[in-house]
Amino acid sequence: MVYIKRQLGQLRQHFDLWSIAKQEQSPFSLDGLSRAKMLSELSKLSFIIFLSLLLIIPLSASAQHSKYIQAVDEYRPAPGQYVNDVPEYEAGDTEADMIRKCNERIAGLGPIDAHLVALGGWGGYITFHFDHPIVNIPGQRDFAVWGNAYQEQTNQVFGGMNEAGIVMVSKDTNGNGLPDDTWYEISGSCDVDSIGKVIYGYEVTYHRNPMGNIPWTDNQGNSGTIDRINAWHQQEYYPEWLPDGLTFKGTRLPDNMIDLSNTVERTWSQWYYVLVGFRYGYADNLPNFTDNADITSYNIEGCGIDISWAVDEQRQPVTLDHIDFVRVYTGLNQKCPAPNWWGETSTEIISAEDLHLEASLEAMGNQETGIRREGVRREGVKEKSPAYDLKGVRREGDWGRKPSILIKDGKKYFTK
Ligand SMILES: [Ca+2]
Ligand SMILES: [Ca+2]
Ligand SMILES: [Ca+2]
Repeated sequence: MVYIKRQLGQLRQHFDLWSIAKQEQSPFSLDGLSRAKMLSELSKLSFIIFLSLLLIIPLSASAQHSKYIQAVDEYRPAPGQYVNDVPEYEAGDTEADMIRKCNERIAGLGPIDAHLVALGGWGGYITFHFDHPIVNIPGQRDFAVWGNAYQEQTNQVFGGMNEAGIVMVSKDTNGNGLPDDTWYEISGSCDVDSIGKVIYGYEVTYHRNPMGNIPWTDNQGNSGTIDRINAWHQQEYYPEWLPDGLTFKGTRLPDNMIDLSNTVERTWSQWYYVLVGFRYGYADNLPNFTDNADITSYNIEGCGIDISWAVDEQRQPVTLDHIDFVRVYTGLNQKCPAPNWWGETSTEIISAEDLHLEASLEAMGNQETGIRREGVRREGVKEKSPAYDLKGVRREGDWGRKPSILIKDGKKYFTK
């Protein structure tokens, strides 16, 4: 770079000489020697700039992009025990404030550093984008959504705390930077493993009931409630910033809760309910790591999504070369019958990741999304407090390994 600067300096001197010559006489009066020297310096400089660009461009393209979520576009959770809490609603917050709070928890962060965002009961969703389109590489999983699912401790079933969220993808076809284009659902393993048990075209409407159980009705003639679990969560469970009568539409996955209470010592646990995992194709369904003791063992197989699994409203496969937006919504409508235990099943996400950043950038010609960036404010993010287990062992970044009681800021809380 120093050499380029020096060359530029010399070239500027030659141009200065030339312009003085132009002013004093005619442009053609620059003597042949000066002109030849200047042209030689010019070609030397062009060659050096060309070489430098060759070296710099491939490095800077991926360095300027992140494989993690750039920003959240929509956050509309259904009612639930973690709603208004992760992230926290404060009086007067608008939807834009809640989106900003989601960004503070997950934008630009991997699963170790980010914080959970809760989607509440069935249908509640979040929409987000990356700083580049994610390309669909044939035969490969293209992105992963990380959550806090884990394997239950007695290993009696596959999974154990599997609150599957359905994943949707979309292209910014109209190029306006907004997620207002056609959405396609990712067809996960239930579509082949649970034929006849998945409800497509499902709808649920929730109504406010301040500080009480939240009533819902669905389009199948059923009704029920999202129940308060005051022992764990004392705040209002209906998303305070959203209107009454929220209606969500989509696919309902088959209930996956099993009562294993009779298989464990009552001294160890009064109840033992587990949520059995589905094989693939969902968020918050399988653990982020294949080996709990190894935080580099990312579970690509279990949490990765292949864009080629996308289907249209008729459940017919669609061909997408890339996607610009991802949406995740809670896919299960069930609650634990034991009082004050798990409560409703709700998807949580902690991060999402382009599994092949370099390939996405290369395939898209290093193209950035045209998607607006406002709402991404990393500065001013509160330092997170560390969490400790009851033995005093620090557990920050340890979400989703085991259900446990943790202590944070001097308060006990329960992870599920
Ligand atoms: Ca793919
Ligand atoms: Ca759009
Ligand atoms: Ca979860």
